[in-house]
Amino acid sequence: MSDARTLAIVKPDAFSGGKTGKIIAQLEGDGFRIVGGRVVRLDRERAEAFYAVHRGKPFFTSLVDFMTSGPVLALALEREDAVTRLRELIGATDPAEAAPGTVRALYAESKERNAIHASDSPENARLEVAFFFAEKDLT
Ligand code: 3AN
Repeated sequence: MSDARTLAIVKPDAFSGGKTGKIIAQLEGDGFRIVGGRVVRLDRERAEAFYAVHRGKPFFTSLVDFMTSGPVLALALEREDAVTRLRELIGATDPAEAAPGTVRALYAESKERNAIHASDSPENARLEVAFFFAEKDLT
């Protein structure tokens, strides 16, 4: 069950662009259950903490600018093989390389404005779910 739960974030481009409903429908259609959901506006400190692994990379400041530019929807999601399956469903970081039908192929504008985040390992999923949700608030 270690790979049963993961975190997705509908990013500011997709949230403000009115794509949230379609993205949720796609996730639910693939068998994901929403066990937590919060609309939040990240401040710089929170965004920098969330993306701390990318600190120092050339795109870090721009990424933080983007992620703080508007509200996002954080989703705690469950299904079998959640981490692996959600990564497959969202597609490659660069929408030009994302497989047809994936969330990023459908909705992302660029490598940075790429519609959705998904945890990349079970360990990060645990940390990232805890970043947004208290365990008692998950159904
Ligand atoms: P993913 O979100 O596919 O796991 P990561 O973890 O490599 O990709 O990157 C985290 C976020 O940083 C991406 N979702 C994207 O918004 C941004 N990013 C990654 N690489 C670039 C890049 N070369 N140029 C601009 N933004 C990038």
